[in-house]
Amino acid sequence: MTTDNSVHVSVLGLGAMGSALAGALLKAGHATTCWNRTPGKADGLVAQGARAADTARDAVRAGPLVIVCLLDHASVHEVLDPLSGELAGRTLVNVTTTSPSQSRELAEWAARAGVAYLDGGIMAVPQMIGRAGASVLYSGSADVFEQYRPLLDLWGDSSYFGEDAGLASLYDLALLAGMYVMFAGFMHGAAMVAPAGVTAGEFAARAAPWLTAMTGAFEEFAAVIDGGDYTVEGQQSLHFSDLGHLLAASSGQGISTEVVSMVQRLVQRQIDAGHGEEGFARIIESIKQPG
Ligand code: FVH
Repeated sequence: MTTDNSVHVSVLGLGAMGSALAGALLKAGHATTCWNRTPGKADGLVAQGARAADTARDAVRAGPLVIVCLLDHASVHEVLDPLSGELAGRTLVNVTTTSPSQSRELAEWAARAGVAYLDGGIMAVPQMIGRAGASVLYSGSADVFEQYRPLLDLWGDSSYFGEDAGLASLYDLALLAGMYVMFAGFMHGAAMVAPAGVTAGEFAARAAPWLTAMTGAFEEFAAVIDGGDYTVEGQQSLHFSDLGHLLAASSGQGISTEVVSMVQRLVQRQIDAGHGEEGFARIIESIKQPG
């Protein structure tokens, strides 16, 4: 296991996130070589002690560990494909957001090239890197995760999900799905009260503690889902969860009903299938089986 700061790290991609990752490495004393397609983005990091490489090839040659944080899967291949020879025998940690199948594809590409591969999904914005609340999900080579864990922990809390390189991405995108739908729910509520003269800020002050309290239901839903019995007593039934009144109130405010309609459709499909007396967690069956 790496326990000192002697690892020489190469960082490819100095967008907002790549710069934050490189900055955390430099702050911890790691010798860091940086490269970015558009010159000039390394200047701030060079002032902190980084070396700027003129080419991605030079950056890869600088050390044993290569971190890639580019825009997307296509840009990763564009940069790495010509460098498979240089990467052979080195370790590649890719924290670019990719789909599970793209992560698996890159892991296979790396295996063919003789590169040890770890895939990462960053659950943080750049300002959070190295601070409490940041977490990074990993899958792929367990050896790489174990060897470099102290270094990876510099960015945030590190979790490892297994040798299947697509798993970190799967968790990453599943968590983002939950976030986006929650954000859409907040926007819907803010749009609903706006015609009544309520500012988004006033609504946010109410919504944040309410939604935070509601996350307590996750564990209860999970216990029902994992138990496989949606008839558990004490739950709010799907009949009671009919969102018709929310739709009517939204229409009454003159706003779109799309966000609430989406949830209502999931509820209604289970009611139509005869499960109206069962608990709200049952809507996961609507999601698992596309209508
Ligand atoms: N920023 C965030 O909040 C999120 C948090 C969760 C994870 N994401 C993912 O991290 C990847 C990088 O995100 P970013 O915020 O650094 O993105 P940008 O600031 O837009 O920088 C993009 C870098 O990618 C380079 N690049 C793009 N296309 C190419 C290419 N064909 N060849 C070489 N480099 C390329 C770009 O270079 P340049 O435009 O400066 O020349 C930037 O360095 C991303 O997957 C997020 O989903 C961040």
